Amino acid sequence: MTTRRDALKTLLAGSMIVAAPNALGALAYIDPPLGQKLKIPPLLDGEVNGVERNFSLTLQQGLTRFYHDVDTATWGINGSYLGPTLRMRDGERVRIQVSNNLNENSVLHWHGMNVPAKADGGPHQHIMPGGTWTAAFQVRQPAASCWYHSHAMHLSGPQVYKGLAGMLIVNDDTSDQLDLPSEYGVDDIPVIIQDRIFDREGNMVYPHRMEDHMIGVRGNTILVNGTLNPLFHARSGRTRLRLLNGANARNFTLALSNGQTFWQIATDCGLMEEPVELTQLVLTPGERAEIIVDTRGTEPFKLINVPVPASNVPYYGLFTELLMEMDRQAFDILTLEPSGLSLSDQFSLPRQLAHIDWIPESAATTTRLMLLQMGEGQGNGGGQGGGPRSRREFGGWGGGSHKINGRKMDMNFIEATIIAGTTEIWEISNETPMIHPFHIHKVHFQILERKGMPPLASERGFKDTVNVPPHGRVKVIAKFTGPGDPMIPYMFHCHILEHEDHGMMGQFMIV
Ligand SMILES: [Cu+2]
Repeated sequence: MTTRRDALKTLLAGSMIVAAPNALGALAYIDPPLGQKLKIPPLLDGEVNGVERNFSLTLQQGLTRFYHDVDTATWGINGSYLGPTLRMRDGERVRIQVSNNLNENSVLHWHGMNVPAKADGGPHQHIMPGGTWTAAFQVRQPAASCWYHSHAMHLSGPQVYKGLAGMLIVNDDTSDQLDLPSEYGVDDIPVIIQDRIFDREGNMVYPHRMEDHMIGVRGNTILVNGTLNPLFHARSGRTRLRLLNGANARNFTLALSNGQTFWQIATDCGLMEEPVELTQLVLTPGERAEIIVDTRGTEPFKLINVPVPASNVPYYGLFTELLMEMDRQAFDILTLEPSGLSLSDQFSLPRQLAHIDWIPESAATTTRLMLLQMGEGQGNGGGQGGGPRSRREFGGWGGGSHKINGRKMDMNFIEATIIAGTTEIWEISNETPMIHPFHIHKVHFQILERKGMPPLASERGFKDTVNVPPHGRVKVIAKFTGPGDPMIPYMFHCHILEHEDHGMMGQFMIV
């Protein structure tokens, strides 16, 4: 007998992944080409003139070759898909000029960067088609793997999906002095993990159905740095992977196919106190982690996604079954060909990494509650624009009603006005049956509690995005430093981009 559950399993290709390794089993329409060399985004150090480091970025349309003999229409930054890796140092003055050569409004947000509100690149800094915007700031933060991506109002989902994202590396004296792999593209590798839908002709398709927007857009094919079925040949015995979950909505539970352990050395916003040995690491959209992988030996292995058992969600019916199947797909992400160095060669890591100033709970003068809320697909397209009309006109994108504290994102409403220098605790409470990655702009927070327990070993450091589990509560603490700006707010939001686009976003001001 075929039950509804079996039908769903078939639909989602739950555990049947055998044939096309980097595609999500039966969901992919065409088999990806065999192992392709991992693309490494070009490194951009900018040009230093006088006291500033200058970067020039252009948002543009292009054609990208994911499949042999097929040119896929994409968007990119200084290229056809994704953007260059920007590199800068703590203490430097930086100026980034962004030109919009696209046919719609856009903007770039520097995710993880502690920058003034007017340089943050949120919906208040839209760049019109043909226009230019300049973000100027002083880098004031420790070494980290940050990133940048479109943050256009109602359009972050489709714009990031088409390719508007890139990595941003901050270095400092501590990272310079540590004995860590740091040769970009050789033993220090950006790993931007994304999932996309390709149709039978190899076009990248952004779905507009209600279900995709209620849950968030998930693809049938994995890309790393825009490479389908990627393969990286290590040249050193130690390889540093700067992992970024750059997906619109998919969570990844990462592991190595040979069961080997790896060492996490950094969270979202910087180095940890000491390397943390792990066999699995969960990254929700927007989160980053730097890991060191042992690439001695000769036997190829893979960075894989491990299926996660369904969690209990206290609802009934088809929607619950859909949610329960959501993270249950196994697939490959990146094949690693080791360096061939002998296993008897030395493999060492620094025992101490960075010093972290832990913020005591007593430093907080205010505690705020942030309730993450979601309706169940009853909304129509009236409130939000952007997509081709598909559900009851006006912009399309019906499905779900995504809110924080009972309110959809409103450019004219400020949830919190915070005096510069104040330390606050935010309790983020997920009132829905699915994970939401919660991101706060500008500040670097520490996790005090996850469902009443201490944070996971992998999140003991500064973060800007946190996995808030279904019907769970996470408590974070942060110092909201200046400079204040009484005119321009910062955003906080769910980093499932469709949820953000649909209203699960709010604003705070530092004054
Ligand atoms: Cu969400």
